[in-house]
Amino acid sequence: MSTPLRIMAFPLLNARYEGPLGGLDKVPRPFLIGVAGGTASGKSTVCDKIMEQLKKSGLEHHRHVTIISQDSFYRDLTAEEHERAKKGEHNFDHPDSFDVELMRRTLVDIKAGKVMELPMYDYIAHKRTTKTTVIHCADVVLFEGILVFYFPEIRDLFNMRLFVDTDPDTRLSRRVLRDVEERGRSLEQILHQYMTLVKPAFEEFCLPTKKYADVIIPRGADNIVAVDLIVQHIQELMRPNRPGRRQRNNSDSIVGRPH
Ligand code: UZR
Ligand code: MG
Repeated sequence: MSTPLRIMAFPLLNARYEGPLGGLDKVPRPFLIGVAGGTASGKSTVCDKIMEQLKKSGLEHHRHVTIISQDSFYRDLTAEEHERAKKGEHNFDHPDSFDVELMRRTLVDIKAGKVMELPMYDYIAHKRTTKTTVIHCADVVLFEGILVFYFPEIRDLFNMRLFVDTDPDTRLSRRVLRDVEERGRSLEQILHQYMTLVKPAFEEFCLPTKKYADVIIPRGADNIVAVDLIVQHIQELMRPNRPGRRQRNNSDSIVGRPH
């Protein structure tokens, strides 16, 4: 398949700067946060709120925050799969729908400080668009999607893992409204797809990954306390002179956690 990602430049790869500990230090790689949860659980809204608050509170140490969606890594569909997708019969909630190796390589490159351009996904056409998000020099990268904790090689790359735990009735109501308004679907198609594909895949593949989360966020983005605590924790981890913070080197992540 044609690769959807372009590496634009490598200005940061071996760049050095006067680090916060006084000496020459490696440019920090981004702090990578995985955000999983069922469909319409509020993953994107939680990411938006974390980003907003990190930017707001980062006045002294301006935080550059980027959000990436796992949807950018859906495999290209064959003509036959595309026909099925139009009828709501393609299983987009199954792990096989994703290009896992591409996802892994991209995240590894982002962690290494490479500048990446990622395509946005079009849910009506079921394919990646020409609109892109550029990721460069980020302090924090949030990677959100239904199955971001499913694949061990992806799961192990995160410095922090969040699971947005919103009850299924709420998620289905939101999903219906969103798919009618934003994704041009009929009610019959949405409910049929939900009952035959989305719900069974959630129970089989997404829900069991909750155990990998460091923090489970009940009620999603409505949970202001949880979002505040998470933001405070990230700020604390990223504080330059935090006691016990290790000097970064090639094998370290930005905090002391070993992945
Ligand atoms: P979130 N999805 C589509 O509806 N169309 C596509 O082309 C690709 C994905 C849906 C997918 C999944 N399922 O449930 C949902 N279907 O997007 C994940 N059917 O996105 O986490 O924002 O709900
Ligand atoms: Mg989404």
